[in-house]
Amino acid sequence: MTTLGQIQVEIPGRKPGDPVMTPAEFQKATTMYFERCAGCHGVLRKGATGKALTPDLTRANGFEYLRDFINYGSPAGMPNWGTSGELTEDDVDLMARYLLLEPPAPPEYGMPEMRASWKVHVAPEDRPTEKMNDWDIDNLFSVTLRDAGQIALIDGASYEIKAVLDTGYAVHISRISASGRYLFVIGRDAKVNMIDLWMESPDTVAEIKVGSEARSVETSKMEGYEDKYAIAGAYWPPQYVIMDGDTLEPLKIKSTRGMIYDEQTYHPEPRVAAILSSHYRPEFIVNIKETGIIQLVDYSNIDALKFTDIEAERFLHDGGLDSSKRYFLTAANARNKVAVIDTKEGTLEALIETDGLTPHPGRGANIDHPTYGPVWATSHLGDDTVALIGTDPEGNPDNAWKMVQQLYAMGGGSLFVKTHPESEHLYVDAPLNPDAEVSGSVAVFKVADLAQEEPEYTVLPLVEWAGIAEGQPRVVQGEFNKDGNEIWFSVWNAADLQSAIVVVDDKTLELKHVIKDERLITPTGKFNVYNTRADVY
Ligand code: DHE
Repeated sequence: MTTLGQIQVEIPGRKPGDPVMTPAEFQKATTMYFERCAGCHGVLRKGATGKALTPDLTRANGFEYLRDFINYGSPAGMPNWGTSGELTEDDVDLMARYLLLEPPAPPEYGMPEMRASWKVHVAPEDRPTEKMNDWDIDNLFSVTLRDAGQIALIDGASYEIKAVLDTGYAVHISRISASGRYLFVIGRDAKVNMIDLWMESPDTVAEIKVGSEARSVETSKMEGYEDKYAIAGAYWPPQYVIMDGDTLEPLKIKSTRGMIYDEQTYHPEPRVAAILSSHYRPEFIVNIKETGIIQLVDYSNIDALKFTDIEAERFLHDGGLDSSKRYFLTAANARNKVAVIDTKEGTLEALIETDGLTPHPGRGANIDHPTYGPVWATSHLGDDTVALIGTDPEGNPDNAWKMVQQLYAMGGGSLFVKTHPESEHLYVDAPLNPDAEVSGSVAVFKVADLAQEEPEYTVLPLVEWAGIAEGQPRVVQGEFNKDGNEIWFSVWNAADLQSAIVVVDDKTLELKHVIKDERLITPTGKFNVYNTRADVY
């Protein structure tokens, strides 16, 4: 036996020709793989954002190829684990040998395990019946403090850190209940915290672990179902769970294992990527990455859930709604497509080619384009372009579901784009760019300039503005305040170095404020309560 993250797994039997590895080395390599590699390559190494690494493939390439690949990385997105100093020479050597072996399958995680992890710290009847603090919770930001396993709650007007709360490790996203009262966060370790923003000192009122690795959480938003259910999607085991919206009591677990939509071959690890709540129907929209299926989960009768499997494309990742909130646009990044779901009709509206590029929208950005009308924007992995897609089939039918324009930003390595209905700008980050000047800046396009064929952009040197000289901090994920007149960016540095949040005045594009505090360890995602709840982006 060895451990995978926190869990015990069987060491698979050795076969003739297997590299020699002690149980201690196998354990170390398994943990290292789980923490650094599984997110892209999959626990069973079947591949998704990263390549498949099953032994039939790794053995064909051989030890030296693997060692060099891990060491130097590749321009297509593989990090240079060795030369960046993140892994030692011995670690790289160990990982290359490990990849030649069969991957260990971690254990399942079902209702007994979930219930054992489930804790209600404050029962619903013991919670306040009205807001007990003077916080402006609509303009509060929930900020992931990635490596600290915490979130910071920061006031959008005064920039004061109102609270730092312990959560799961490396919270991936924050979501807000339809009423705006409860904040849900999910750690990479699949721990969900439910935080009551009405308490005198907002804190976790319930928690649960829904698997061993996860990325998504959401709450029911349909009229009549506000705050009724929460849902969390797991990477491992491949499943999602619907929970009570007041207590996180796990109610129904649904496995996502099944057939890949086009090949009709079985996939043992179809992970749950983005989940979104429909405003039109009592449905969760669940991206099932490896099978290419977007599952609509009708929760109107929890004891007779209804599922609609929409065949979209592989590998489904992140996405968001258009400005009317009717259409969900989501990246199918292995096939360079954006799939569009009509959340009112519950159907696939379109599949859009992104010119051979790998879309990575976050939730995307909705712009009223001077030439093409309403469009939604996404940047791409490993490329400097931003695609603008028409989203208005009624008012602008000629442009609907077409890539109407391509913008060229600072360079490859963008992860997120952002705007706001009140803003006249589109912001594009580039945190994965190897050049420190680029990864430390953000590009800003003026919406009015998009009428030009090749619009220029302004570069804001945010790391310089933050006054951080040590390390190579990366600027990541813009998020607007409620009024849409300020945008916040994380200046994300190594855990032992200073990080910051830089606030930019959206009208003047000048520095408004820098939030620095010793508690701000590795800030990444930021979620404004109002904008997240109302899907404003
Ligand atoms: Fe993310 C969103 C998965 C790496 C920060 N990321 C998402 C979503 C998924 C996902 C499925 C959409 C959730 C939803 O909307 O329900 N992310 C993954 C990965 O599998 C991947 C590629 C590799 C991994 O090992 O996790 C990955 N993500 C990262 C990072 O390295 C980032 C920059 C820092 C971190 O915390 O790990 C990161 N991901 C984010 C953020 C969002 C996100 C900030 C939400 C963006 C938004 O504005 O909605």
